[in-house]
Amino acid sequence: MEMKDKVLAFLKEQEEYRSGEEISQKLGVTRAAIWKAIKKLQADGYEIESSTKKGYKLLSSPNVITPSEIKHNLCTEVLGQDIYYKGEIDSTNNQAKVLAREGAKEGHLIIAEHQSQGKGRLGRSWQSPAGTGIWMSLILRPHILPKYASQLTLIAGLSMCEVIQEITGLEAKIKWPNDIVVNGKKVCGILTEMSAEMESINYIILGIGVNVNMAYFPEELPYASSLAIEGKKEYSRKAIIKAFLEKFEIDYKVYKKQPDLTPIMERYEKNCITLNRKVKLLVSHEEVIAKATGISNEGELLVTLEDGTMKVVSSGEVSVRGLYDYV
Ligand code: BT5
Repeated sequence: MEMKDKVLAFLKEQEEYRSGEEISQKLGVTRAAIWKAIKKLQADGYEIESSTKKGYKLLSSPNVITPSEIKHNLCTEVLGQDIYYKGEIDSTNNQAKVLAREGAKEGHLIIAEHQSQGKGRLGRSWQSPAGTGIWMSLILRPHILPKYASQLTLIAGLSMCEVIQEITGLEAKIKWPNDIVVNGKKVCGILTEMSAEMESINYIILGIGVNVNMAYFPEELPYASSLAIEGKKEYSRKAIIKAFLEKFEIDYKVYKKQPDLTPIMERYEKNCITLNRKVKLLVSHEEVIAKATGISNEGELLVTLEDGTMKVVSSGEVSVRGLYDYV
């Protein structure tokens, strides 16, 4: 931990002013070192009052999601214990792959304030403006068969959906498999990528984008929204990230012991907007209309076609009637 992070952690715990002398004794370094750390924190945007008489007091933290902000009082064992943070990055999923190949451990979190080439599925792009959203990727190394990896998208989606509900009070729902919507608009997308052998996984990159505080979206994204637009106020990105790591870790731990969705299925079904709705599937370039009737324990979507035949959909394009442009 850098000295400025130690000083910051100390100041966050204090309600009253603390003198340079007190802090230097507490942290076992010189007063000059404390003063330097305070200057650095102020340059990072922390508002720290310093008075020769009373000492130092932290008044406010900048709107950033730096490692020290995330790690402060984070209640996880593994997820987010190591964090790679950058102001700007091409894609946090790409950076996560580089780190995973270099041997980064399970739970390593990659966060950027802005992505210049944020990625969606199937080569699509993901708009990731600076400072307003959460653009993050988690490195996971579960001992499961590669064919189960997509289940993690569902578990993570459920965690994020519940966190959004708890923090904002908004009625967030999951659009199977990888979107979270509020009032019919997309506020979050998940991109899960993996490197695997036939029978084992080297690593999984769980990439999550959440539109938190954007005030508007460009015309080309009519079905995108942010939590701030829907909730009519701004939310703390840091609080959402921490709550997600804590919630997802609990479900992920259970899942790793037995890769099956049964333990979360009731919660998933309750929050899934796709179920019991008319859906349009793209099957070998052809549109098929069906009704979504369930989710299998493997995480596939179960649908009934118009002629009554059942079908299992494992991934791909599923439009839900009444959502986005499907009327
Ligand atoms: C997704 O793809 O929804 C997955 C998005 C994953 C983004 C995260 S951010 C951190 C990590 N690093 C990355 O590089 N990616 C992950 P998909 O279902 O294919 O949806 C993509 C489509 O959503 C685009 O074609 C746009 O139409 C729309 N879109 C783009 N940016 C958006 C945004 N910010 N909010 C809502 N919709 C958006």
